[in-house]
Amino acid sequence: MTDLKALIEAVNKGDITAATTETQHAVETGYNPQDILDKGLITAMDEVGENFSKGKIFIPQMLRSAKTMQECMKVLEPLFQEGSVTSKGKIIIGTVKGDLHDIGKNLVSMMMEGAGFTMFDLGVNASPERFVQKAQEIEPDIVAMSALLSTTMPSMRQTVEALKQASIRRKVKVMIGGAPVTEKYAREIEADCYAPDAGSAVIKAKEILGIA
Ligand code: B12
Repeated sequence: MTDLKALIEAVNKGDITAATTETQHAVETGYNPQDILDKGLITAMDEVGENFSKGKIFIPQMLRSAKTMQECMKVLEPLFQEGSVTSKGKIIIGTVKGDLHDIGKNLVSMMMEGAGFTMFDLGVNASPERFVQKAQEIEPDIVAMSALLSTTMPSMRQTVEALKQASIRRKVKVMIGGAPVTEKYAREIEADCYAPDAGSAVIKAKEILGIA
């Protein structure tokens, strides 16, 4: 089995062809898809973030790496979904207003779907009104929000408030996540739970719905 160095390097460079080939290669040589994701793709994106913070790369390069990661995820997606059967519940997920980061949100959505939940994805820049409107329409079990910017986290609180105003809050569980989000913040805004990554998001979702 080769290591994931070449994959990490390809994502860092934003080389889609090399990265998707390396992802496929890793699958074929017996890597667990979760390891390819955690030790390959996410490790690479952490390096990209660090390089961005240090001013070593700029937004176009960061975007290219993000796109590369998304293409690699397409290779992994069917492998995560192999176990899915009947629906465990309905989940609305979206990246909150003002925030355009969707890689982590998509990953959570993909893992939830793989675990048997039916997902309704609002995409990015989803306003509190949009969450409320969709919740009224489909009556979900969980409303899940993602934020990657500290400046957009307040929109999570506003969405919880909007759900209260619309008398929906008591009928749904609220789950939040994203790099700057914490357990403490979840308590502060009266969300039902926080999860630090896509894997634990699935575990927490089952827990709060009592189907663990
Ligand atoms: C890729 C990226 C971008 C891309 C986004 C492309 C896309 N389609 O998503 C682009 C180039 C567009 C971008 C733009 C910007 N970005 Co940016 N970006 C990143 C970067 C490098 C990676 C994010 C990522 O995808 N990580 C990989 C995924 C898998 O991880 P994740 O998102 O954290 O998700 C995991 C968990 O958090 C959790 N999770 C996520 N969502 C949810 C939801 C729920 C319900 C649950 C339970 C769990 C959960 O599970 C996920 C999977 O395990 C980060 C740095 C970093 N390392 O985080 C900066 C970063 C997030 N960006 C940052 C900034 C500042 C910006 C800009 C403001 C830059 C600018 N000056 O214009 C803009 C803002 C645009 C906007 N309005 O949103 C800062 C944020 C600082 C802060 N705390 O506020 C970071 C941290 C970079 C840095 N070090 O400065 N960015």
